[in-house]
Amino acid sequence: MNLTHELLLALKARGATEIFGIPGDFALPLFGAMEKSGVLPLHTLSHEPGLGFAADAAARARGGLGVAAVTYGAGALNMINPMAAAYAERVPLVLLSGAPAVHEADSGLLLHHQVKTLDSQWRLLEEVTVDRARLDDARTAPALIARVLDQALRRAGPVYLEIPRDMPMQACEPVGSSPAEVVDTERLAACADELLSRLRQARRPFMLVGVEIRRYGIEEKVAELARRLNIPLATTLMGRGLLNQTGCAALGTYLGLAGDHELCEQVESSDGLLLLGAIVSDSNFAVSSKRIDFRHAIRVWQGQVEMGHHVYQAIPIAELVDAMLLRLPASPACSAPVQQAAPPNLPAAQELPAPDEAVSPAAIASALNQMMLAHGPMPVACDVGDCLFTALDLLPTDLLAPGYYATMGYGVPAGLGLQVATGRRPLVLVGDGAFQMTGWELGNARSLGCDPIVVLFNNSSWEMLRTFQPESHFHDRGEWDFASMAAGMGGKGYKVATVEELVRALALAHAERGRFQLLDVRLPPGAISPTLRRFVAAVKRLSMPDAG
Ligand code: TPP
Repeated sequence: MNLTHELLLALKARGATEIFGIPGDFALPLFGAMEKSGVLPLHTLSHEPGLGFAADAAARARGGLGVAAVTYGAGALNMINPMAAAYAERVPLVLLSGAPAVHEADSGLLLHHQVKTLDSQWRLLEEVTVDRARLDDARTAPALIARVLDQALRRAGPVYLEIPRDMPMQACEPVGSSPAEVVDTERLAACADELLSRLRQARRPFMLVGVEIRRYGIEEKVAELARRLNIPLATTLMGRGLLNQTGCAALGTYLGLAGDHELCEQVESSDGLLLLGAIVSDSNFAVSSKRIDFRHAIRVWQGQVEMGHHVYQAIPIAELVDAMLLRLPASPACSAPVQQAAPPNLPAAQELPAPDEAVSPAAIASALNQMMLAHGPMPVACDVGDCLFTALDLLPTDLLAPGYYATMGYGVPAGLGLQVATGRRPLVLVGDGAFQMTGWELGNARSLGCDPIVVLFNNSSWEMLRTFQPESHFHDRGEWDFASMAAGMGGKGYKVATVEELVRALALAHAERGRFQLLDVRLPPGAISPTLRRFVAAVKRLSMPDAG
């Protein structure tokens, strides 16, 4: 078999179910070989950032690897931002890039797409990948492929494989697995014992979970752990939607001052705060009402555990959770699901404003909640902007969003990637500014077999930025008629200005399958969600405590 075929089999063995790609001449042999092999379907999109976000969402939504394939230089460098997002938010995204053949470097000519040197691309990608390899020798390729792909899963991060254009059809041996990493069982046992004893000693233990528990596929086990420990649990902003399918309802999402006050108090006053797989970032913790003293918290993150002044290195989170479960046998006394009650900070799902009122972000959340209550939850792919704060007011449902790295342009391609990888119809939430970046990928929905419902928060403005700095005028984006563009891209558009129009358009959009549905929701100037208002006020108060 050839190198491409073996590579695709290795990707498939690690959970990949498709490849998103845009070819170029350096990648044509790779794409030709991928198409011929038929191991994984190849889906083309329009712009590389869209590819990256679609492949990222595929990995986040179904587990296993997400895969994007591009050409050298112009293609691969367009992928830097999605790769950076995947690095920051711990997504096992594989980038396959074509490249010049080894002998082409000897021509004495600069090659097209070359930046500074032929390995500029390699060096740029080094910064945003957890491992990488150049497959320029078919004899060493199987071991390199195994190492790099396994690292993507073990370290939950993006990786890069560079494939010179004379390599894709070369004969190649099958790809095995890289040697398993050996966990020091004594260290693991000591760590699990110390962690449990700290939790037992705490008077107000609390568990805050983050994205790693999804990346490592341990949500069920963490739900069981919470039940056996019998301690309250919430998600971080980034972890919104976690544990949804486990029957273990979290108490909500910790948003500091921007969120539920009772939950904020519980988290911040805990003397045994277990941060399980949570990114300790400003989006998760910057708006705390009082500064959390992380020295007294227990942080399980990126393969290490920090407790007070102890640091246990090389402790994989999945093994740690297993070790804790082993020490906490289920007993009738503590096996009752402690988190069964309705979470206290659920939004008021049914409160819709009067039908003739102008739409607001809060009304969008209510209308979407009503729709999901009536027809069942839909997975949400969300962009950055007020749509993300509005998503926090939705009833518990799966949420994909770049909540920490906060890149715009994620929502629409992520919705496509989510539906391709899982078959589930998504709800996409996006602002007009972000839609202007990658919304055009919707034109590919039909060929991908996707029919997302897209709710476009059209305020003719970069409104979130305006909220931070209202005195500036550069936030204006002008009025774009997105609803009427939908038909030209193979979808159905709705122009929505009142609550009544919103409810009607959502009902029609939900009822129609087979093409994308775009609700162009016209928001009046200054109409922002209550959560964004609180978030901005809290950030301003904390960053400028002396200001007015
Ligand atoms: N460019 C990228 C790729 N990502 C970013 N986060 C930004 C710029 C900075 N930024 C953050 S929010 C925002 C900008 C430009 C405005 C978002 O506008 P829109 O999508 O219309 O949503 P709204 O704020 O109006 O809700």
